[in-house]
Amino acid sequence: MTFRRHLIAGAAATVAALSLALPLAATAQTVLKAADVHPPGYPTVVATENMGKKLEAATNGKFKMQMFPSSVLGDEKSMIEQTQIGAIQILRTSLGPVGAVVPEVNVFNMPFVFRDEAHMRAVIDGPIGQEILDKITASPARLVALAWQDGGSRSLYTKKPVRTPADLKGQKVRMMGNPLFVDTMNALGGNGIAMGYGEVFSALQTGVIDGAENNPPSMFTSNHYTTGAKFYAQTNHLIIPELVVMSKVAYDRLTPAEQTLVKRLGREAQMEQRVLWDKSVADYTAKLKAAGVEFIQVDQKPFFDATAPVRAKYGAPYAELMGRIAAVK
Ligand code: GTR
Repeated sequence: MTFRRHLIAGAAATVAALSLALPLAATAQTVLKAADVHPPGYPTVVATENMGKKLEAATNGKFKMQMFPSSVLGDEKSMIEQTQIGAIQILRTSLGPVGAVVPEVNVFNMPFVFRDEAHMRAVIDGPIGQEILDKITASPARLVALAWQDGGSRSLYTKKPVRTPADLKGQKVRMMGNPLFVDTMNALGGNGIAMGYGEVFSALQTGVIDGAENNPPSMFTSNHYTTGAKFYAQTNHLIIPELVVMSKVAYDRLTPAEQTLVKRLGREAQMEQRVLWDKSVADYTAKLKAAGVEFIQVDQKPFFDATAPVRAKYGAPYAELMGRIAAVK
């Protein structure tokens, strides 16, 4: 064999070795696509990103999380669907729209089911919280519920001030996509309109709706307060926990040890996120006030009473569970 032929043979061998090695190297790291409707820096996004960093470190880089924030992958309904088919691997979503897919979780979505945020946290941290996560995982939805996060309390923001349910008469208020929420608004006397989070800003601007409801960090970061919906009536009618789910398609590819790990890191993120959350509620409340939003203290009782039929309708099959929730101190 001439020197030249040696070289060619050597190069071919190297190429063969490389082409064998390359796909292996390329598949050695699994990128997990994570998604959230909220922008970078929002507590849910930060906590989920931190979870991804810990996962990468704990698996020596076998997994890497890539966050797609700000609804770049769609609204929550669409992202839930993408997670179900495995196109998104990790999703942080409100439990609200998940209730449309897994109705058994709607107990947590009912108006005034939690006394306050401390009560909600005590419930999600304990056995009932785990029970609801397990219901999601066991349902045919192909979602593995890893952990909870905090979404605070949702209150109404409208262009005309609301002090009692009577003030909602004739007002079109955006609710999350789940019939339970539309029923809630209708029971309060307004007209509930279901739409995705990303459509709310222009719907407020164009007058398609007169108001919406959310927590202060969402009201601020979505810019909804700049549309004239500047009266924030503190009804705290919904205290809905946030959820982190993994696509069952992706979860089933993990080893049992990795499955335990993602659940443990999810739980750690649950505890870390609430610290970020409390700070963010204080910060964004101050920012909203500085921007001229009027916070209105309301008597919750008439709002509670008006929504009794919703709790009766959706809570009927879960009376025992509702009793256990109420008993949590
Ligand atoms: C936010 C929540 C989001 C989304 C949004 C909405 O508070 O964090 O996941 O559900 O509300 O109203 O659609």
